[in-house]
Amino acid sequence: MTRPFLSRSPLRAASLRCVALAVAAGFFLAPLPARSAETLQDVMKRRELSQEDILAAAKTYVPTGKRDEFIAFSSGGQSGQVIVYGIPSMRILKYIAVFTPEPWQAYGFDDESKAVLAQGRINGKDITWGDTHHPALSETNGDYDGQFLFINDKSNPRLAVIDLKDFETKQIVVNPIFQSEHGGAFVSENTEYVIESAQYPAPLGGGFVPLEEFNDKYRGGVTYWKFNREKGKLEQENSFAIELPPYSQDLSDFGKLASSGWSFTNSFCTERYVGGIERGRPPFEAGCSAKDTDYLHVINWKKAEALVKAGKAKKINNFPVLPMDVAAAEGVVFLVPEPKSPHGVDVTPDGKFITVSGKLDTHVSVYSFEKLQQAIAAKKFVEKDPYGIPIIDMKDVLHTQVSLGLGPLHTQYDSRQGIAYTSLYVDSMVAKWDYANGKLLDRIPIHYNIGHIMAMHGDTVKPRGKYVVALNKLAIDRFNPVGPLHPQNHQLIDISNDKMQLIYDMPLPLGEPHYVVAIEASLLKPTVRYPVGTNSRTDEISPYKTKAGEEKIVKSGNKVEVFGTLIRSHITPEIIEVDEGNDVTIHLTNLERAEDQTHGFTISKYNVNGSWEPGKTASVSFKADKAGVFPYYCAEFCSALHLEMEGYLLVKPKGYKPTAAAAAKEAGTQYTKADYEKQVGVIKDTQKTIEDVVAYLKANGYEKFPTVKAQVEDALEQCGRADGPKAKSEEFAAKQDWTNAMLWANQVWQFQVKCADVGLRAKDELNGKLGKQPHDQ
Ligand code: CUK
Ligand code: CUA
Repeated sequence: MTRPFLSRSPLRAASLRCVALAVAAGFFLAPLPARSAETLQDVMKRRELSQEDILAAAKTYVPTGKRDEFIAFSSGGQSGQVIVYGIPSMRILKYIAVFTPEPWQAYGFDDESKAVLAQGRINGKDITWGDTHHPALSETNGDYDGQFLFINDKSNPRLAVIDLKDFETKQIVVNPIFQSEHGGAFVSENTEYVIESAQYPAPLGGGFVPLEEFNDKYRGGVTYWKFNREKGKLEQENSFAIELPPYSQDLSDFGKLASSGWSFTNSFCTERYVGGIERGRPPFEAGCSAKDTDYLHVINWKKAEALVKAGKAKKINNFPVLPMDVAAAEGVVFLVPEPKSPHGVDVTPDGKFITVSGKLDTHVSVYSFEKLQQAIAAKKFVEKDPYGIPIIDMKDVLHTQVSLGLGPLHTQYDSRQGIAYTSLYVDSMVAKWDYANGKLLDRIPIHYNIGHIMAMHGDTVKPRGKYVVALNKLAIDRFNPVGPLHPQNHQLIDISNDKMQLIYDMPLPLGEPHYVVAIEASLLKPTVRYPVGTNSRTDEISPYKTKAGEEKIVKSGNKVEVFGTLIRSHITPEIIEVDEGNDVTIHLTNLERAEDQTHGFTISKYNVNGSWEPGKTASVSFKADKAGVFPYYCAEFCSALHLEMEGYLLVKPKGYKPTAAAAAKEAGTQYTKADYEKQVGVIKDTQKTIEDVVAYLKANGYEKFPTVKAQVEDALEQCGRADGPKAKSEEFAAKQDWTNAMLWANQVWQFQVKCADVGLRAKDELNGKLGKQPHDQ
């Protein structure tokens, strides 16, 4: 009979015992210290705060325990992640791993998430980063619905899908025809399609073509990725692209309401200039900004979709691409001049206007969708571009142009009709203006060189107003210095009054976020646990799901497969013995039902690491190529006995034979009858304190509060787990095997401690709900 593996020092066990008992008995529940006697004036003076500072603080401060009104999803720039934060507090809540391995979420560490990253491989190469630019929330009837988030990778033309049920990345798709991209992700009103437009022209589908053939063989384009909402997946087989001239197609936006069925994509370098400083040619930047205007591409995507369905597309890399000449002849694509080197293209909430900013022009141009339709219907075109695409005269379709300042980039909309906010990169300002009547209303300096700007639901049919966030390219002197690489800076601006007020600076240390979207927090309904055994990357029940008592180690040939479980505070199995050279896969299931009870699993020196949220099943695989003794443990401080959530991987060297003498030895301390009886006494005392807590909970009607009730159920479940060890302990005591009797008795007490721990947490929460102090008796 093997002994349970426990080797804690009696001293440490004794002190732990004291702490847990003291907590259980309420010894640490001293009353809170008296409130500070300082007044607001005192604090203002001491911290040198102005009246305006105090006002700003009051506008952003979210009191302890309270939550934010909006949740922002920011591109993490070069980190290949998404940053989630609350508005107005600007507190960071999560990093979502998307294109880049991330250890805490085990992204790129467990087999399930490795499979997601593998979808993003290009030409057989792992791409372990992403230049994330534009997050986009799924929409229903033109407003965010809180279900999905999309984000693009500019460098390696890819899109990712994040499910907001659990904030995990579920899918990565690689653009089958582009070599780079920028104008993604933008979604249609009901998330039928997600746009990804090419950036730098290249031969569609890849392959080498000399630059001399740029005009004829290099192409741009826009891809419309079909989204299947039920499956939560982008479907390549139902997606298509439109071939476009070798202009650098840039940002895009879908039409909505009045402009439903259309999309808009701007472009730069319509000069089709090819640089080459080393070949003695003037650089790209000179040749790409030589003309006064570039082209806004006006696209009837509904018609394009119908033509593709009717078989008018050609296949490139087996992907349907609507040829440029077909698109031009069938009235799918039109061009309208726009001030040179434009940046953002943003459709107004009613869908009636399209605003375009020219980086090198002080104006924002407002195009009328109605006028566009009239010109198209009347076939009023000034000429065709070199590829036969009709060009509409800018004068015919312009609603107004407003001079806002230097370097206008991106525009977002207010809840108030006709009000827009535009970022001014060169001026380092935000402009508030009236796009209907063409008037500048207010400007506010920001710090420094703003790129994107974002208002609450500011690109939907129903903007919510209240705040805009400025995404600044440079922080310079805004924060404590941290070396030559500075953090990025998101500045929060209050827009609820006529005058804008800057109220918060938020450093972001992860990469250069290009864009951010914010949704009303109440529209998000993420889950707190998975159905037991879920592969969170596919949302299916994993074939490796393991229930309590069904843990096993299966060896077959050179393969070792472990089916294990995690629960406070043990990993089952606790000893894994393999032979040097074995291929090992460890499938673990977190059996917890309690909120926030995540467990980790890591094997020292084997680069094995994972994270298991309640209910999740995930697997780690490695080759046991080094013989030795390798501790494994839970890397998440999950409970009082977290450090004891441990085990051993024993990798036996080739040809190892155990000796009979070694096999007969017993590890660890041996215990006496007195030790056993002392432990039984501790169990009795602890039981008493548990009963007191339970009585308190019952007397105060805990069942009326679902979250408290869930905690109490979890606590009682922990207590219930003591039954098995108790029976074993008594069996061994009857046989006078005091070591085993004492160890099983101690296990009974471990479950009591967990029970008391959760019970006290439930009591604190209950007191909070009843308006008492957390530790009130
Ligand atoms: S782009 Cu970066 S500031 Cu990629 Cu949307 Cu304008
Ligand atoms: Cu589980 Cu620490």
